[in-house]
Parts: sequence; C-alpha cells; structure tokens
Amino acid sequence: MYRDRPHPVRLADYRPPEFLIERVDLTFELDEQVTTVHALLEFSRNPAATRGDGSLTLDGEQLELIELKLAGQTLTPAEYQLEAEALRIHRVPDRFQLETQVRIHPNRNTALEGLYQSGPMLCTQCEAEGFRKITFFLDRPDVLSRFRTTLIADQDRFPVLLANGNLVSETRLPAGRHQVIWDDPFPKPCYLFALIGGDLSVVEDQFRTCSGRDIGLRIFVEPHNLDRCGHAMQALKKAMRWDEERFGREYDLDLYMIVAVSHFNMGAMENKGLNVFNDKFVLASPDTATDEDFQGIESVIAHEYFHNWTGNRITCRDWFQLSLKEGFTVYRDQEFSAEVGSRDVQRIADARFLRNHQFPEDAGPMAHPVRPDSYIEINNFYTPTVYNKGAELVRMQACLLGPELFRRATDRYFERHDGQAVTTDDFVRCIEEVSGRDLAQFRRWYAQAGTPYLDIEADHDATRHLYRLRIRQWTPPTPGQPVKEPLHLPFALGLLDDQGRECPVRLEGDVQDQPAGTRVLELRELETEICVLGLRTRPVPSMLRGFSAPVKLRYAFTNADLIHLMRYDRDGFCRWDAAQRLQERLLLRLTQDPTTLIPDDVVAAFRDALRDPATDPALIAELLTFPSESYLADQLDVVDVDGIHRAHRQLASHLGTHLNDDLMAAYAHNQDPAPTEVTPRAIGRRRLKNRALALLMAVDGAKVFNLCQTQFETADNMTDTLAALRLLVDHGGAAGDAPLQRFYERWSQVPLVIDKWFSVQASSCREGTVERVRGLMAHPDFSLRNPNRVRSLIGALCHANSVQFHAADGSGYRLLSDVVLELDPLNPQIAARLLKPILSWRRYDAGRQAQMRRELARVLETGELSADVYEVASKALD
Ligand code: 0A1
Ligand code: ZN
Repeated sequence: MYRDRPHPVRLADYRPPEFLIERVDLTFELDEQVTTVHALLEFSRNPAATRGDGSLTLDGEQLELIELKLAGQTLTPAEYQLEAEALRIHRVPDRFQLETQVRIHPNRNTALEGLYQSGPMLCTQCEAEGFRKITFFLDRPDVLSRFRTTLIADQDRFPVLLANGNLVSETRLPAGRHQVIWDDPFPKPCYLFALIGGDLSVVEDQFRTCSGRDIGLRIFVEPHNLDRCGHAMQALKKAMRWDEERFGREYDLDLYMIVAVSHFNMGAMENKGLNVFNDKFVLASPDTATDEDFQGIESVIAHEYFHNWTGNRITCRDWFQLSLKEGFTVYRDQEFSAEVGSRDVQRIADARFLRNHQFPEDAGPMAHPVRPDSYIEINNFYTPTVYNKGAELVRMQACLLGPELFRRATDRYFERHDGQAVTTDDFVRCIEEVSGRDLAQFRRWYAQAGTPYLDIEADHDATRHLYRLRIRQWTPPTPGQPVKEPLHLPFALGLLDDQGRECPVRLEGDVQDQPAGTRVLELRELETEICVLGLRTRPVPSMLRGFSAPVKLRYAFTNADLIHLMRYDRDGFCRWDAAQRLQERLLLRLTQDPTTLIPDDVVAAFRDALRDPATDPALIAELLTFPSESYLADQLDVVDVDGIHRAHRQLASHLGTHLNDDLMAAYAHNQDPAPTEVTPRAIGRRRLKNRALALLMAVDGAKVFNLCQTQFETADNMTDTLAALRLLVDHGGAAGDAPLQRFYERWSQVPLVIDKWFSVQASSCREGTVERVRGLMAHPDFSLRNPNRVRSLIGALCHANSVQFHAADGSGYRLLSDVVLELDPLNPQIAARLLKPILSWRRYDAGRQAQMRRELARVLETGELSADVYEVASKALD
C-alpha cells in the first residue's frame, strides 16, 4: 500500500542483472497459518553485466526474516539492511551461497499472489512478481535458475504435495508429517515456480509424443469434482498433438500436471510442468457448464500448454516484453481453436473481442503499446493490448510471410533462443532473417499505441475498366504519444462482381495472371492508391479479409454493398463484418431517432441468412448477433446509454416480428437431437437456436414465452438452461423470480453454477438491477475474497450491463467505487481491473461525467491505495 506516489518503471532503464542464481534449493514447511521457507541460493556474478558497488539487493515483501547466512556465516544486522520491499547485503563476493529462512502467512494472503490458501488447499501464483512474497530473490524474468523443492506438511491435511519438474522422493516423517522432493531440470525464472498442497484427487492419462516418449498427464481437483475433468484432459491431448504438428514442438518433461483451484486472479498459469488453473477453466459437464465454458476450457488449456515453449523454454527478458510470450501464445491458441473448430467463427470471435475490449483500451487513458515503455504496476498490463493486439501483430507477420516461411521463422526462433530470456525484437529479427524482409517499419506496431484508421475511397472508370481504391491511414494520438508514424500492414482484398463472383485483383505491372480471389497487398504509406485493372463493372470491395490487420476501416458502403457482401462473400469475417455494419448503421440511427424506418431489404438479407442451408449455423448466429451496446457507445461522440439500449430492443423486436416464421423454424430445426454433445456443430446449432429465441422474446407473446419457459424447465444442458433463464429474468418481474429461485436451489452446491446465478441477475437490463446487486452483496454466498464471485456479480454489472451500470442517478458508479475501496486492501489486482468501465468517463454526457469523476476522485483521495488502483485511477483523471 502506498502513501507516496509510486514511481514508474521504465524500459529505458533496463540493465542486465549483476548477479545470476544458478541453483535454488527451497524447503517449505507448509501450514495455512505459518509456513517457513528455507532457501539455499547459489549466486555468481553475471559476466554480461557491469560491476556495481559490491552489494546485492534482493526483492522481498511481507517476509519475516528468521535467518540470513552468507557462505555459511550468519550475517550481523550491520552487514545488511532490511527494507519494506528489499534486502540489501552490503558486501558480497563474486560467487557465494546465500541461505535464508523466512516465515509467511498463506491464510492472510487475500491478494492471491505468492503462497496462499484456496479452500482446503495451499497454492502459489508467482507471475509477475509474486515470488518475492515467498522468499528473498532476484525476482525478474531474466534470472534463470535450476530449482529443487522440498515440501514438508501434515500427511492428513496435505496428502498431495506438488512442485515443478520430476518427483525425486516421498518420505514419511514422524508426527504424522511427510516430505516430498521435486526437481526441475529446466532452468527457469522464478515467476514459473509453483507448489501445491492439499487433499486432492487425480485424473490420469498418457500422451505419446512424436518421438515416442510417454508423458504422464495428471489433473488434480478436489475429490467431489473428479467427474468433471474429462473435457480438460481431452483438450490437453489435442493441444499436445497440435503443437507437434503445427509448430514442431514436443513436450519436454515426463509429467504434465494441472491443478484446479477455486481462488484465482486470472484464467490460469503456465508454471513449468505444474499449471495452476482457475477451476472455471477445468471443470465441466454438460449440465453445469455452457458451450462457452467448454470452449473456454479448450482454449485456456491449450494456451497454458503452448506456453511451455512460448514463455517457459523461451521467456521474457523483462516485463515490457510480456507480449513476446502472451501475444505469440494467444496467436497459437487462436490458431488451435480455429483448426479444431471453425476458422471463420474463431476469427469473428477474435475480431469481436478486439473491437469490444482492445479498441476501447487503445482509445482511453490506459492506452499503451503492445510493448509498453513504462508502468507503475505490471499487473495492470495483462491487457487486451498485450495479449490480443499482440497476437494480431504475430498474425500480421505470419500473413506477410505466408505459412511455410512463417514456420521456418518460428523454427529459427525456437532453435536460437531456447533457454534464453529475450525481447519482442529478437522475435521479429528471426522473421526478418528467414524471410529476407526489412520489418523496421513493422516494428512500430510494438511501440506505438492506438488503433489505426483506414479511410478508404473508391471509384470506377467504366471506359478504362479501372477500379481505384485510395487508402489513407492515420492513428489518433494517445497519452504520451501525440504524433504517430504510418504503419506497415497486410491488406487482404477481394472484389465481388454483381453476381457475387470473385474477380481477379490485377494490378499494373503484374507479370503473372492473377487467379480470382483474395490478394494480400501491403500498406506502408500515409496514402496508398491501388489501381485494379480489367473490371468492366464496378465491383463490391471485400476488404481486410480475415481481419488482416487490427484497424478501423471506414468506407462509404451502401446498404446494397453490405447486403451483397453478406450474401456472397466467401470470407466469413467480411460476411459478418458486413452484417455488423448494417446493424451498426441502423442501431445508431435508431438511437438518434426511434422513428427511423428499418429498410425491408435489410430485413430480407437477414431472412436469407437464416434460410441459407449452406451456411454453418454458428456463422448464421454470428450474423444475427448485434454489435454490443458498449461497442455502439464507442462510435458516438457523446454516449447515449438509454438510446442505444432502446435501439437494441427495437431492432430485436423488429426482426423478431418480421422474421417470426423463420426464427421459429430455426428454433425448431436446431432443437439439438444430442443436447449434451459439445461438438462445434452442436454448439453452433444451439447458438443459433438461442439467438432465434432471444429475437423472438423481444416481441411480447405468450407462445414464445411458453417456449422459453419450457426450455428452462426441460433443458438438460447448461447452455439452454441459462439462455432461457437470462431471457426470463430480462423479461422482468415475477416471470424471472421463480426460475431464479429454482435455479439456485438446484445448484446451490456447485459454486461455478452459483457464479452464473449471480451474473444473470447482475447483467439483466431490468430496472432496479443496481439495487438488487447491492442486496446480493449481502447474500451468504457472496464473498469479496473469491475473484470469480466478484467478477460474476460486480464485474457482470459494471462490464456487461451498460444500461443499468450507467443509470443516470449514478448508483452504478457509487456501487463500483464502494466495492473498489473495500476490495483494494484485500485484492488490488481485481480492484484495479474492476475500475475499467469508468476510465472513459470523458465520453459521456455532463451529468454522468461529473458522477464518474467524483467516484474516481473519491477512490484516489483514499489514503492507502495500492499501486494497482492508484495507477489506473490517476491515469484516468490525468
Ligand atoms: N501468464 C498467465 C496469466 C497470468 C498472469 C498473472 C497472474 O497472476 C497475477 C496469473 C496468470 C497466462 O497468460 O495464462
Ligand atoms: Zn498466457
């Protein structure tokens, strides 16, 4: 907690570590109240660093020092200095052994960083800087050490004791205790350290690698969750095979362990050989988990597994390079999901996520480059920019090179940097070397914040059969970066003729004939003119196919253009984007003027999509899903919260009325014959069915209402149950109360389902939601100490319910700041993340602006704020 203003850390100040730690031998005497940690560390001077003043400074926070020995000699207080966050030893030789013993208190650790208690378990979370809460250390990712871990604990309470690497021995000790030793042969930074103690059950399986080695796979959970691990295990095996085939990456240890815990700040953590997971991303059965949950599990399991190469074998030099591992790993998990599911649907999900979460970040007060150049609290930089925009940068480079060259570049990267801590620049250099390309301009993407705009104009010369596109790129200023440079980006272009057929994109100077279809052009200049030859009639441009660059494209499409693209484009992203643009246009007009007429040809286009037997139902569902209210808000100079919500309902009800028969048919047709199957096909059909139901429910009518109620009562999978419950609750009043009560009674013993129960209520658009959320905070099942619970109640209201959160009386803002102030002393990471929705207060009307600012100021005035919340709130008010 800070009384003074915390100082930023800057990339420009990076220096290699003066000392390295070759070996780490840790012994834990585990106990919830008091754990003792004994550390034996082998230090040596780093030949690559400049010599300092002969002292050594170790990171350490909230540690009670019991013993400190250098080369076997206890140090006297005159020989060291203990500060709140560091231990300084005044004189050290070039090589030495340091021995420390400290006491820590896992049950008091509500921040969930370091060693903490989660229910009956003890577990660790060390990324980014949690290891310093376990023992004194050089807590930075460029210090790689070999770890040996001895765990001693009561045999009954902690029969399972796990750490990274291979099991060395298990020994019974007197007084009902036991000792387990683990050894990790791979040098690693301390942020990848993990241990677990608990009474856990295990699901075991095996995987034979491409070179014929058998790997033991183990998923550890609390005993009552044992029957919900099957999907996670299947996902793990799929991911292991896929990484061998697609990236040539084989697993290295003989054992791969996953542990599910119920208290976790993020999704999961890639600790070497011992991943710790938020149980939300492990546990699933069709009756308790939605399709989205199943997909989330598959992708997070894959993400953590892929980190073994992109993150663990090759790690980051410093935290400014976080996207080196996160951007690349997200790219890899997106590709995995595309290949095991549908590429189009995956790409649409990627684009939607970027537009809903990363673009606003890039346009707000916390905007930062993919490789930030300063931070106050690194935990605030686990962001959509570092993760998802970072993945887009990798994707653009893959697109510029093509699949074969890109694979050669990643092979080179893995080979050259294995065992090292490197930078995003090292990654780009491998791509440059293998391809022979100069990516100097491309590198700006890593350093420059903000979302670029592409402003496009087109004209057609019917006499010369020329089609010209003029593209101007520009990026608005972001905090600290007033001037932006032009970027190098792939622009995937297709052209459709009036029959919807692909035209060849033939350019002046082409030596070869162009086949009809997509052509990837490269933009580098502020203005580019593309002149396509041989087009008798004016084509409809299909631009940025596959979302080839993370930009905002502006072009004066006519409704007819968009309908044409929606109907004929082969590119799933562009079809969806056309539907989004049509809906956005209509929704923004309806926001301004509710009497706006909804054109029949637009309605007909959606009808055609619904009737199209050749289109994947999942894609049809995407075409019928409107841009979110928060995305629409981002398109307005002054956000009209209520107008947007009203427009959403109006368009839904218009489509519900005019497409009634087709929606009913889609509903009936996609009543899944195998409701508990979670194949991409079955998931897609359920999505379409439930989207149809939502549009139908936007029109009042007993028939549909009964349908929805029947679905709620009879569904045997959580996707259908929850979809119906949401609609019944949104419908208002008693119609939702009884189902909510029934749902609670049925699932009161399953915390991940109770999270859903909280979140359905908090994300409902019915009046009085803020008050209801306040009431629910007093519910016996609510706790500020469980991040999943906080996200499901407070997060759902503030992040997923624009219309109620932004209630004109300011009650939503007040609730948020109350929670942030109460949560900050317990869990600063979660507190800081909750603040996100009020950071862009400048975009609202004067009344709401004043209320949001007041709450931010109230937070900031609080004496002892964490660095996490301080950074976010102060940057928002800057
Ligand atoms: N590296 C993990 C994410 C993660 C980051 C920080 C955490 O605690 C502060 C926990 C997990 C990933 O990308 O999966
Ligand atoms: Zn990650």
